Amino acid sequence: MSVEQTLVLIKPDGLKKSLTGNILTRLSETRLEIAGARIVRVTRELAEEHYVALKDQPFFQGLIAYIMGELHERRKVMALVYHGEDAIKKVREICGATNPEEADPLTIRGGYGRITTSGIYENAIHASANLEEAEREIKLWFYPDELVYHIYSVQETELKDVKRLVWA
Ligand code: IDP
Ligand code: MG
Repeated sequence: MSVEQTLVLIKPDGLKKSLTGNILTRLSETRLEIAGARIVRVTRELAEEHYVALKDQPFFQGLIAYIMGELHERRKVMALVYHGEDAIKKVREICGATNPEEADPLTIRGGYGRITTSGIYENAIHASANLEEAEREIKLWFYPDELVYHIYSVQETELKDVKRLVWA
């Protein structure tokens, strides 16, 4: 066992159904720590990059619409990084199987997921499946300074001509 980090997304259906508190409570059973958290408006670019491995699947466009919040009038997700021993497996176990009908009813997806008539699995939560995916996903959704613990190496760099919003 080693210290790992894993990316969790509370998907738009989870937010629309007001499940954030319930899902965070379930995840706290793992005794892992939250190393970072943000509410994110998901662009098409981010959605397609996140699910790039599924781009040839027939449900890909529906999946992109789902994670962008287009099916739930909730154009945001909650992104979290959980940190600790065996984090990836612990979180996946409590999430349950991808297909909510096959997921153990005591898991998050078993309890809160559903299959829509269009065939998309609305399963309330995403969790990284393995070490490689976790690293790729965490680096996609978070900058290092948004995490309180670093398990991947970081470097300092000076950015020139970077535009960002500041308080007016
Ligand atoms: P995972 O979320 O359990 O890792 P993936 O195979 O990576 O499962 O699929 C990503 C997401 O795409 C799933 O969580 C689910 O929302 C959706 N999905 C996966 N397979 C199907 C399918 O066969 N039909 C409809 N939606 C699917
Ligand atoms: Mg996956």
